[in-house]
Amino acid sequence: MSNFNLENYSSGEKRKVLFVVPPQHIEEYYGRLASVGARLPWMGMAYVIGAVQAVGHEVKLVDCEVESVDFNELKEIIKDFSPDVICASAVITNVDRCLRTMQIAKDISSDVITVLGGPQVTIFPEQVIAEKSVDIIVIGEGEITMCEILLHLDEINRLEQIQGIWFKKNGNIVKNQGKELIEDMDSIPFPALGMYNMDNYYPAAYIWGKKVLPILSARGCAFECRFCEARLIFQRKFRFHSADRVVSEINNLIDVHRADSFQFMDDIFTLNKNRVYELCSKIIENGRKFKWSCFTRTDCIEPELLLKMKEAGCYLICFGCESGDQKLLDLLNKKLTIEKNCEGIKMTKKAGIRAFSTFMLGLPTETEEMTMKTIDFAVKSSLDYAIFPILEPYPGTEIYEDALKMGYFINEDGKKVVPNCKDKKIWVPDGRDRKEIEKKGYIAMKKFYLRPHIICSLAIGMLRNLPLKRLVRLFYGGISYFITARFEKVKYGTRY
Ligand code: B12
Ligand code: SF4
Repeated sequence: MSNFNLENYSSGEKRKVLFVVPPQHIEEYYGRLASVGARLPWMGMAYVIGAVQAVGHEVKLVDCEVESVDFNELKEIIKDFSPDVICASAVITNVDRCLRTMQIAKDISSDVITVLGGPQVTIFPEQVIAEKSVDIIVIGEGEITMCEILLHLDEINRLEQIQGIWFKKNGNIVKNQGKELIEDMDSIPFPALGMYNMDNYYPAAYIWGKKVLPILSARGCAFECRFCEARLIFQRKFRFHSADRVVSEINNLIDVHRADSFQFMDDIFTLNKNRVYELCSKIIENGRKFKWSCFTRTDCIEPELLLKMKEAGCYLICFGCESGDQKLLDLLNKKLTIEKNCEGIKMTKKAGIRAFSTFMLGLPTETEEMTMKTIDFAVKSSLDYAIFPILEPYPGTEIYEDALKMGYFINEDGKKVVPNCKDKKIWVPDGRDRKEIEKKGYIAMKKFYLRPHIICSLAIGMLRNLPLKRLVRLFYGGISYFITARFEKVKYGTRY
């Protein structure tokens, strides 16, 4: 494993680097729940920008998604800035738009170097590098690799020595060796959240705070759930920052952005319990008051740890209970039991922390009865929040292979199609009807949220902890969800 060493990449010509989040509308991935979903700064790109800036390059970032910039306006921005290098972070839902952005940049100047990184590139390097508009792809962690690319940009032969990239040389694709993960996580510069206009971003409905910022204290997950790609990006190694580094990042975000709440985006925050005890102690000693939430599993917590987390400001834990049927949990390779999920939720509530869980509907082999079991589990549990998206099997995951065998894909007109990465399509498990599953999703939301104690608890929590602007948006969003989801014709392609 390697470390980020500033001196190694600080020499050489300083470049103009443009980072782009391509145009996309939030409804495209949240569907009818768009107004209660999150709009977060891209953390992966923030880390890469942090590293590139630390080395002294000139960076501009345009987030077309939140600044409502369309492709024509983006073209003008690219012309004005005239970058040496243009970069984007690709996930499955925006890869086409990333490629369109790269093509626009190439049309303006064939000299510009186009670099793509991100989960979709790491999982599907062959497909992405094959695109004519892409010069270089970064596979895996990008901080060191991007700095090395900028250092050796003029010497094509030196590019061959950079681990973790594939690039084009005289029309041929050169596939370099993979890169080791960064060993000393604290050597990575702070993510450049200051590059984003933080007033334009907001978390999901259940997240409290007037100014909430995302933060990462660890990378990686040791589990192998069949629907998840986390391990394909950071392998199964769990690496974490020291408690001191996390606290200094928190202090910096409070001082610079006046943050009063944090959302730890780590895949499994409590995977290493000892480090969480230490981090919580440091947060308490530090004496700054703020709230925070995190993601973890019901089998990675214990009562004393939860009490310590509560004392350090944790108000919400997000779990992935996924299903109320044991056979389906086993099929997902969750390595969890229904009892463990029940126990974990109860333990969390007992410590005075709110509990949230995601549940997936329409899993391979799931019958209508199993779907109702999941809804019953959620309703009978003491969860404060739950969401019930319909499974979207992503290529690259094991569940995608299950989906091909145990169901079929259809397009927006309801016609069966052969799955590909580009067209909009949705998956339907054998023996089920998509409309019926979507209706169950609505029933689940109604049964879960339209209960007096949940409405009261949501209202009190939100009134006390959210700024007025978000409150108003959520109020209208919530009401319109229950009205439109009930009467609107089902739209293909929405998970909610
Ligand atoms: C937080 C999160 C979100 C948040 C915030 C997303 C955001 N704006 O950042 C929310 C909830 C909004 C979200 C939404 C979605 N997400 Co999401 N999300 C995550 C999560 C849990 C953490 C992401 C993160 O911050 N990682 C930490 C950073 C440091 O890692 P990173 O982003 O991979 O970046 C590193 C490298 O990839 C690389 N890199 C990244 N970008 C670039 C760019 C350049 C130029 C270079 C050189 C390198 C580089 O360097 C970075 C630093 O080392 C991941 C799971 C995971 N563990 O990665 C899923 C994940 C990224 N999401 C995923 C998906 C599918 C989605 C959705 C499509 C889900 C949906 N249908 O609604 C949407 C799509 C959003 C969109 N804009 O299109 C998938 C992506 C799979 C794929 N093949 O693309 C993941 C991997 C989860 C999974 N299912 O397994 N997501
Ligand atoms: S535990 Fe969470 S992050 Fe880890 S593989 Fe399963 S779903 Fe992904």
